[in-house]
This record gives sequence, C-alpha cells and structure tokens, in this order.
Amino acid sequence: QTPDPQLQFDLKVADEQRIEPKDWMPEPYRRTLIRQISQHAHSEIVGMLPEGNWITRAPSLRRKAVLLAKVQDEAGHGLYLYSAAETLGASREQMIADLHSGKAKYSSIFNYPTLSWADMGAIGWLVDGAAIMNQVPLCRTSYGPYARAMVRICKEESFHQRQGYEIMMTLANGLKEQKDMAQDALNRWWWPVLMMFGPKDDESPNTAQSMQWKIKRFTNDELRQKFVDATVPQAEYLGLTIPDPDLKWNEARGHYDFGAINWDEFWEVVKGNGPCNRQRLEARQKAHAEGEWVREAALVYAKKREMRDER
Ligand code: FAQ
Repeated sequence: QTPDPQLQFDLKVADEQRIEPKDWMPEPYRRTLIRQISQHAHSEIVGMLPEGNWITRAPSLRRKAVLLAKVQDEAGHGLYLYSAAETLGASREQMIADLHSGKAKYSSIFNYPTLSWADMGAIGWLVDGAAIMNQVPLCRTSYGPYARAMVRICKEESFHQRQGYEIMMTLANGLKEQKDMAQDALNRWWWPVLMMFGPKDDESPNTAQSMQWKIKRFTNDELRQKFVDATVPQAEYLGLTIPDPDLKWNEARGHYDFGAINWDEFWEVVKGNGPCNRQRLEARQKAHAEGEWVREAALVYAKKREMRDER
C-alpha cells in the first residue's frame, strides 16, 4: 500500500522534521514559501539601496569599509534566498521580473529615505534588530533550504545590528548636534520599524496557516512585542527617547505597552505609495538593464566552456 503523501507531510511537520525540495508537499505550502522567500529576497536586494546612498559619504575609512561589507552581505542574503526559492520550482527570471513590474512585494521599511548619517546607525540598530527578531525563529522553519539559509544570514545580521548600535552609541555620546541627529533618526525610523512585522494578527490573512505548517514560529504581534521589549532598554542606555508617549512597562503583562500603529500609512507604503517606492523600483530596473551585458557575456562564456569540455 502506498503511503498517503499528505499524511506523511503532516507527520513530518508535527515531528519537527524538515521538508526538503524533493519531498511531496501540498501546493499551497509551496506557494506560500515561494511568496515569503521571494519577498524576503527582494527585501534584501532593495534593502541595499537606502544604505548604498551613504557609502560615498561615510565619515571615515573604517565606517566606509564596514558599511560596504554590510551592503555586500545583503546582496549575498538575497542570492541565498533566491536560490532557496528556486528549489521550490520558482524561476529567478520570473521572480525578478515580478519585482521590477511592481507585482511582487518587498519590506515596507526600505521605502523610507536615509536623510543623515545617523540613519545608518538607526537602520543597523532597529531594522536589523527587527530582522533578527523575525529571522532567528525562521532558522527552525519547516522548509529545509530556507531554515539553513537563515542560520548563516542571522549570524551576519547580528554583526549588522552591532555596527548600527555602535554608530548610535558614538553619536549619542558625542556633541549635542550628533545626539540630536541620533534622536531624529530614532524618531523617523521607530514607527516604520514596528510596521515591518506585518499587520496585526487579526488582520494577517497568512499567519494561522503558516503557523500550522511551522513556516512561521511566532505571530506578527508576538514578534513585534518581543522587539519592543528588547529595544526599550537599548534606547535608555543610549539616553534617547522612543517617540511614543504611550510606551510604558506593564507590570501585570510583563511587557511594554505601546501606542497605536498607523496602519493606513503601512498599507499605503505596501501598495506602492511610500516616500521612496518609485525611486527604489527605478534604481533596481536601471541596475538590471545596465547589467544585461554581464548576464549575456556570462552565458556565452558558460556555453563556450561547455563546448570545450564536450570535445
Ligand atoms: N512590508 O498575512 P501577513 C531584511 C504583506 S528584513 C510589505 O502577515 P506573512 C534584512 C504580506 O506579504 C525584511 N508587505 O503575511 C535587512 C502579505 O501580502 P501577500 C524582510 C508586508 O507573510 C536589514 C500581507 O501583507 N524580512 O530584509 C509587510 O504571513 C537591513 C499580509 O501579511 C522578511 O521578509 C511588510 N513589512 O507575514 C536588509 C522576513 N508585512 O504576500 C537590509 C520573512 C506584511 O499575501 C538592511 N517574512 N506584508 O500579498 C516574514 O516573516 C513574513 O512574510 C512577514 C509577513 C512577517 C513579513
């Protein structure tokens, strides 16, 4: 008797075993993973742009070298993630075409501008901090290639977070003007960072099913709360103020309470109407068009080598 593939899949997931590319999986599971992993890959690639903006203006050679390395890591993360999505049958050309046509989503956070050097600190501290909070549990996600990619990515994100916090510490302990820059960056990035975790659980259409499949290990609201709880003491240590008058420790819950998120702003940014959506897509389209000759040359070269090997 042939085993029921759905049952085998369910048992594996229940037993904390990883699903691998050649295993049978339900089509909606495959589609959900392609959606999430490709969005995640696009976020890494588009996420290079806000920081790329400051590479030529980093205040010292050391800062420049570190920022360059960080942005290169993000490119690497994007590439692992596209490869992980390819193991599910997605084609890279199609994924990239969907990004460039505006069909595919990427994280809302990368549609905000980087106005000062302090934004490099705030992105590392807060955006990478949020990314780690979301991605550490993804190291245990049920799809093997995604989980394994996350292990390495998280190690690098942890270095990224520290470099950002170090920039914030330097600014917060510097001249008044520098501390003001750090505070201004925190003011602008705080709320968009809370939005990164996605809509509230009762407005998140994908969470329940993704939790059942163990793709997601925590809900959006759970991760957002963990992030706030971890970040408030870090802001206090810097001597900076989180721009939320409703933020306060709730003894009974053992968590910080925080103010209402502007979900209209979030959905506007997701729909393509954020401050930099157009600019980000145009930059990606331009880079892709200008790289055409490299892709062509690489293909011709690969073919030439193949022919040489056949002889
Ligand atoms: N932006 O039902 P849910 C980084 C969409 S970190 C835009 O809750 P789900 C590192 C969502 O796709 C950032 N869209 O969805 C870095 C869905 O639309 P769909 C990337 C968002 O998937 C740091 C709809 O709303 N990290 O890049 C956002 O269960 C510094 C309903 O939402 C990841 O992608 C948003 N913020 O939960 C790089 C982590 N939130 O697809 C450079 C992996 C939600 O149905 C510099 N992804 N939407 O049309 C995840 O964990 C999940 O996909 C969530 C969303 C938690 C993001």
